[in-house]
Amino acid sequence: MSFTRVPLTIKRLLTRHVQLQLVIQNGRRSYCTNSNILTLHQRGVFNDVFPPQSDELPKLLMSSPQCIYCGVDPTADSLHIGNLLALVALIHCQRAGHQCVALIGGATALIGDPSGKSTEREALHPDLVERNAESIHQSLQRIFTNHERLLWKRDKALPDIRIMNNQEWYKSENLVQFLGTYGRFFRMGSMLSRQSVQTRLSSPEGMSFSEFTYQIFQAYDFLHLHEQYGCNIQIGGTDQLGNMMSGHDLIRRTTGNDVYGLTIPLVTSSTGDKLGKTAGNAVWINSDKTSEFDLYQYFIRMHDNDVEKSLKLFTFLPLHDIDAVIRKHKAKPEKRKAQRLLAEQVLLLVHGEEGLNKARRLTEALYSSDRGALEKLSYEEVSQLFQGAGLVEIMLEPGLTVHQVAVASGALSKDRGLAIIEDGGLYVNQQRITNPHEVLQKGLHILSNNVTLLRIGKKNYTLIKWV
Ligand code: YSA
Repeated sequence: MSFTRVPLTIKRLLTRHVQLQLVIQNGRRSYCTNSNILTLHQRGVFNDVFPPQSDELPKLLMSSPQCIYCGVDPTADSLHIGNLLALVALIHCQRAGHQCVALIGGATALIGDPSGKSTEREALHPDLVERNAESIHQSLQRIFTNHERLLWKRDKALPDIRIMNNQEWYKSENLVQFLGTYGRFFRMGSMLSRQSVQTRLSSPEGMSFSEFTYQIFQAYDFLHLHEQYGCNIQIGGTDQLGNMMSGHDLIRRTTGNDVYGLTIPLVTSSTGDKLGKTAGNAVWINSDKTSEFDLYQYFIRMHDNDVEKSLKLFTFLPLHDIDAVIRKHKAKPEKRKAQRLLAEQVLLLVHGEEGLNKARRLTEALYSSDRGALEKLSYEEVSQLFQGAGLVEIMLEPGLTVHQVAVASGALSKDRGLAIIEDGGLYVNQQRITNPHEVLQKGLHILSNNVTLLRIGKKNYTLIKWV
């Protein structure tokens, strides 16, 4: 995993913020010191700000709690870790005392955002989008609750994050009235100049009119939230910058007010592609798509070069704690201390304590040669862990030997089985057995969860369920 970067304007704004803060401190006015979320630039959370030359944003952030929103389109039934980064940024805003809105694009998902996509998205049935939106609503709620319960250790209550769906305002909108009222504020030149449009117009497939209009809807959402809730700031990945600019222009033209866009870096794969559903390389946050174990392992396996950056981006740990763990990690990288902390924090946020414990139990069972770790798992968990293992049900009869079971389960052939076991090629419940005539015993070969795991060589597993 790596992160793309774009030129920064936040550094410059931050310098001004420090001056401003001093002025206010000298004047003895009290304000919430961390309300200037631009300081999150130090963690790498925000990449850039739009409009780039604005001096007003730091003042606005420090003057009063701001309404800040981030949208996600329910084009799948789960969010992925790229979206998670946008949500973590939103939660940082909540921690700084701002009023946050997580917007589910139940309407916009039906149009399809061309941003960051090289081909047109297939039209989705409205029923499917509605189901996806429900599932994403649950995930958002779960993440926000996990954060408050497990990762916000202060006495101070957090402001609620509101979850909305833009179907709320589009379902009663009349097309002719909508275009008649707002269409005239959109200029063709600006619409055509957006990167998302330019990229697609120069591709062989081109771009449909529906996708071309997408920016109008995201812009109108911003206007709606601005007018109804005083929302002045939108956050999203760098691919969302064009849509944010359209919102800014629309709000300027209709109300004369200034609003702002803050972008977060895009999480990319090791090959540099944006990590996400369209690219087909997503790491999902719903456990039926990416299990707790696989999500945990994704972060445990993270390259040493990426782990510090990811700790700053995906966790809420103070920077001095991150520095401390990185120092320890550098002294003994083989222990993967930094990766473990990262995996733990993400699992707590996404799946809570239960999900973290499950991921840890499975990890222990996979990597330790301890029978006990395997015994703590259910049959379903063992089969999930050893995906690709042959699954066999065998009737338990007294006197069965290791060799007979290995042959009966298909793990070993009758003619070569004896030799393989004697040569040390068979592991029963992760422990090597070299005597083929050993008789099966409960608690040793047959675990209390009624399972026996056979392994031939390094990775060839057979899972036996005793009946
Ligand atoms: C936004 C505002 C609205 O008023 C209405 C809809 C939207 C949704 C937006 N147009 C969209 O399609 N977003 S998304 O569903 O593709 O992704 C949700 C958020 O996750 C976006 O901010 C996006 O930039 C971010 N994201 C997606 N993949 C990412 C990523 N962030 C970092 N790394 C990635 N790989």
